[in-house]
Amino acid sequence: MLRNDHKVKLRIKDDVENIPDISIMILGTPGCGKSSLVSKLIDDTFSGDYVTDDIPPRNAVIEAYQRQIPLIINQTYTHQTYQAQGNDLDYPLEEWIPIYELVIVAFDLSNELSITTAINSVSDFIENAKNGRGDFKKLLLVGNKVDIDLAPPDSKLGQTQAWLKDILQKMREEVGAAPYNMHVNYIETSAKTGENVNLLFETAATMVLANRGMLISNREEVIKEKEKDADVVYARKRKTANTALFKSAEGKDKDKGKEKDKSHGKADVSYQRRRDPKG
Ligand SMILES: Nc1nc2c(ncn2[C@@H]2O[C@H](COP(=O)(O)OP(=O)(O)OP(=O)(O)O)[C@@H](O)[C@H]2O)c(=O)[nH]1
Ligand SMILES: [Mg+2]
Repeated sequence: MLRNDHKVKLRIKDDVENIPDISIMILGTPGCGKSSLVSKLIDDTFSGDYVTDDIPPRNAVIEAYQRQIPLIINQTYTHQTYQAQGNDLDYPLEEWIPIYELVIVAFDLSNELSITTAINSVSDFIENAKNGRGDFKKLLLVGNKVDIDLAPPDSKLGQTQAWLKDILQKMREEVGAAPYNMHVNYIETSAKTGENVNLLFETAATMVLANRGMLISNREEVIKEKEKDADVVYARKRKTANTALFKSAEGKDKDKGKEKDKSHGKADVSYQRRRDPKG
């Protein structure tokens, strides 16, 4: 992820006068918090009520890089459509990526089916992208409801949360090492507390501006390096029975990952799919 941090100072290129609307899509299982994230961003409100709604696209303006960046935010739980057509819960990202400049795949961190549905579909997408299809730079993963404590590690949800963490790490390794230029971006959010909600949409805007070639850095070569990086933004540590689970990859867990690498040689690229956690 390209971030406007101390390492890379980004700005919009001087010759960019107008920034055309950025049209993005948020996909995710019903109830994962898509509408809540959008309301938090635009209206700064959060309602605990759950209304499955067919929301028309909403306009937002992100202030970044001393500019006003217009976003059009679409949302859908498209996999239900696929399910109704006799398919399983996955939604093929190949169908959505070409239509929008960025696709956010959201899931509910406190819901097994939501996590597995999203991650399975992203895993499929990575596999396909390896064969030259798709564009991973247009994909952003969002684990929402980070305000809810982690499940006990021995519970089904706890195991799914651990699986999520492992698979994100695998994706980072895979994408980082890949000859093609892909990103794995992951942000944890809470529409309830507002944590990382602005960051999510700023990141979305940044990714699109970068993909459009509208950004420049004080050191272009740093951007080039950054583009190869996979980056992960974890939320601050949660109160939990298992405090190790969502620790930053900068911490001890990173070393653990290295150990794994050594013992298994090259990172294993076939993602372990999980199906029907209740079964
Ligand atoms: N604790 C917590 N609850 C949340 C969060 N985000 C959403 N919720 C709740 O989860 C429920 C579903 O949220 P929505 O935003 O309606 O979910 P959605 O993805 O738009 O659902 P559909 O429109 O049915 O696809 C609501 O009761 C929200 O209040 C969050 O970050 N934390
Ligand atoms: Mg909704």
